Amino acid sequence: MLDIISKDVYSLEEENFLNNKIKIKALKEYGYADQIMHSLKAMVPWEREFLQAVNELLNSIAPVLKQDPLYENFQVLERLVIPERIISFRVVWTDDQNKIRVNNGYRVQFNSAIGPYKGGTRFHASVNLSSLKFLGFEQIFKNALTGLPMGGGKGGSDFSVTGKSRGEIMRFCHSYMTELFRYIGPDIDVPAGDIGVGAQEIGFLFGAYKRLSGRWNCSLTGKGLSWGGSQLRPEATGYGIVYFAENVLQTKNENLEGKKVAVSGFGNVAWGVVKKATELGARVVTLSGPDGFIHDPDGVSGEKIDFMKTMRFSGIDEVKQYSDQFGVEFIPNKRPWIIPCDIAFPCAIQNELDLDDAKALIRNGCKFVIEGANMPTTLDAVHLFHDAGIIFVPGKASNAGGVGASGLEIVQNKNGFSWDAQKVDDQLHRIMSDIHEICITAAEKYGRPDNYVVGANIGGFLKVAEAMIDHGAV
Ligand code: NDP
Ligand code: 2IT
Repeated sequence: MLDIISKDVYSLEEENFLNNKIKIKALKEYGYADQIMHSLKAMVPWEREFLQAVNELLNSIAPVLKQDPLYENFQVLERLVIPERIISFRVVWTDDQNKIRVNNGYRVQFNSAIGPYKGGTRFHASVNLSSLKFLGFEQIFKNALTGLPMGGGKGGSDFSVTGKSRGEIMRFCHSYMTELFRYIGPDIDVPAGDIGVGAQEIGFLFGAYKRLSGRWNCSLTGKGLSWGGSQLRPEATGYGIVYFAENVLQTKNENLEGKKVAVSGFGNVAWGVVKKATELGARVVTLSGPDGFIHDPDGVSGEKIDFMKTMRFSGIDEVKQYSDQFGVEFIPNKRPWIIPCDIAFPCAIQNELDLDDAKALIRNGCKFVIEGANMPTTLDAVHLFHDAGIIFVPGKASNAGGVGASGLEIVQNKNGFSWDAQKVDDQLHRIMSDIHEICITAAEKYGRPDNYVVGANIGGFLKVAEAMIDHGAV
């Protein structure tokens, strides 16, 4: 009993969770959060990723709940952990052999307290309700941190774009939107991209939305530049992560110049991180895919960064292609965290950096771990980083520049203008600095300086909870 939340509550207190006396004390202190965690665990025990995300948030906000009974009196947590709505549907499409294929489609409209639902769309074989609920839940607080009026949502399908033809992807996207168009709109829910969904897929989704609804509006972000998209949206997530990293490094009187950097993934987010980190003088020495990772001691730069785009969706040996092209070492079926680095940016997928990876990074002298993906680090690895004095930044703070730029796309569309790249970049810089400030202020206020997990979770939670309380019993 009480295994999930208890373990983390105790490590939060830096006390031995096996000691029963402390256990009883902690339970008394964190009763409300613990209660919610355990009823949730009883309700959806199989949704492990979702439980992991909720657990992390509840551990961070425990001191806030303890200080103010308001949140319990208004049943904020009970409401927060259940999505306002889940849309689940069948997606039927035909492949290039004219065979009928069927996938599951979803949209989790999690929380609209501070604005219309907003969040990405993931097309990946691993997608299920647990992963989309964890992503939608994280999105609530991430979006709140951006300072823009956006609620939290996430959608997707267990359709894998890898190895599919353009025609197959188009037919799938059109079919997916045939169902979804009823439930989205600029003031309702505004999907965007995520794993497996980039500019091409947003184009197909937008085309279908426009035809089905008879409307041309901002129902999707990540659009092409000639049809309402924003400058820098493709780069924004990665650039924002690096801007956040600069803010973090500054607090330690350091900067990116000459830093050795390990990156995982090789998709949109990894690409933006590599581009900006390299521009600012860092040397990125790894990239990874499901097939393994490449080690490029000279650094991923110039044409090698452009090559990352051609590696996507090629079907097999995606990252190995890089080693074939540039003659660097390819390490199959391993993660990049065994390579010595100053900063690690996990940019691929959830739980791709576990306790053993964390040990390897610490052993090799890594000082900063800045998440690019959503929840790529397991909870025990996060605890180890904190215990070892490594600065760790959760994705909901560091990767918020992607949805932040989506928010800027909405602002531009609603006002009928389009900003140049410099203006968007200035806004992105401002958003990331503001989030950094929120994180360090909240962390310090609650006695956890340098703890960006606590800072981000408290900062995001306070804003959403205030709105939920203001709105009454809805
Ligand atoms: P992409 O589809 O562009 O890239 C994801 C990459 O990770 C792919 O290259 C994928 O390869 C690879 N990958 C999948 N599983 C693994 C694995 N186990 N180990 C290593 N690589 C793996 O997606 P994004 O770059 O957009 O998304 C990456 C992460 O960033 C996700 O967690 C996403 O939620 C998050 N994110 C994305 C934002 C955005 O704006 N796009 C914004 C904020 C966060 P393959 O295709 O072969 O599986
Ligand atoms: O995880 C994320 O923040 C995204 N995939 C981007 C969401 C968005 O609406 O731009």
